[in-house]
Amino acid sequence: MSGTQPIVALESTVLTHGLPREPRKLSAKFLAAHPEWDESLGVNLALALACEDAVRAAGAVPATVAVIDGEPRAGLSRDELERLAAATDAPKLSLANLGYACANRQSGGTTVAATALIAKANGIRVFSTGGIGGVHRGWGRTLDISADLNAIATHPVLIVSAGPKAILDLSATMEVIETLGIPTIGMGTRSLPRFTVEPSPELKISESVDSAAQVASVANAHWSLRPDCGVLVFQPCPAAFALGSGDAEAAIERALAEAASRGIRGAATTPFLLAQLAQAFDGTRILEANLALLIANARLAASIAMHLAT
Ligand code: PSU
Ligand code: MN
Repeated sequence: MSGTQPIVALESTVLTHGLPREPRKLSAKFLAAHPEWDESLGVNLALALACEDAVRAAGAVPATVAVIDGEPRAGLSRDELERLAAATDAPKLSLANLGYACANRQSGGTTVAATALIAKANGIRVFSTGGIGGVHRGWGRTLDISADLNAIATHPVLIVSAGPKAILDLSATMEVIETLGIPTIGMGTRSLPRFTVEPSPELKISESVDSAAQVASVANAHWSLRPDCGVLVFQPCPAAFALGSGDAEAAIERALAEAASRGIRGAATTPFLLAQLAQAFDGTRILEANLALLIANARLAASIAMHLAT
């Protein structure tokens, strides 16, 4: 790994499917913690720019990953970011529909799975996202397991996230991650981070570190043994913005019931559940948790990329 450029790939389904396209008034608390935030822009575009800035501020090079007019890309111009953020019909691209999107000259956001593929193709080792996909609740009935997990096991990328999305069956997700042999490293925590929700008191991570340098040394050791398998770094949502377990769990139950009654299935499930959850909280609370963790993850990913490059 030595001598490589410190590049950080950034996932883009969060832009096309996870955040408002319009500007939103955010709290004084959020703005004080993120003085560079541009409130005049749509939230998804402002977030994309804030993550790119966080990577640059740490000395690394940001590369937002997406498909633009049928081309898989790592690194978008401001213009391309604006187009992607404004599109209302951009597909959510995972491994199964990437080829179709390219053949049909579509532009879309890439999931963790598709971002891992495009990062690998571009020689990028580190990427940052919000929450990874995993095993959905009710998997015994639906068999809905995100392509993210197998993609992480088969692409040599280190992914910084705030853990699996709290809407998932987290215990089953951690079992599959273990079955696939993917190392999980808690950043300053031994309790499992759950995306916008505070870490779980019940689910533990056995490997924990306190610095980006330690993450880089574990990743290098792992890749010398298993050069084709990814690494998961879980950093909790910043505590000032994370949702409490009780509040979140009640809202997740309601979101799952709504999804069942509307017959939501397949790739639409994750965006639907997250959108229902966002509505369940007073407008900006979960949104700010999501934004805060995305920016913090981009910053940590940049710092890890710097250590891997030296
Ligand atoms: N962030 C969001 N909404 C999303 C996702 C992220 O706010 O839908 C995406 C991520 O890109 C993740 C994917 O890789 O959800 C997992 O979806 P699925 O369970 O369909 O594989
Ligand atoms: Mn699925």
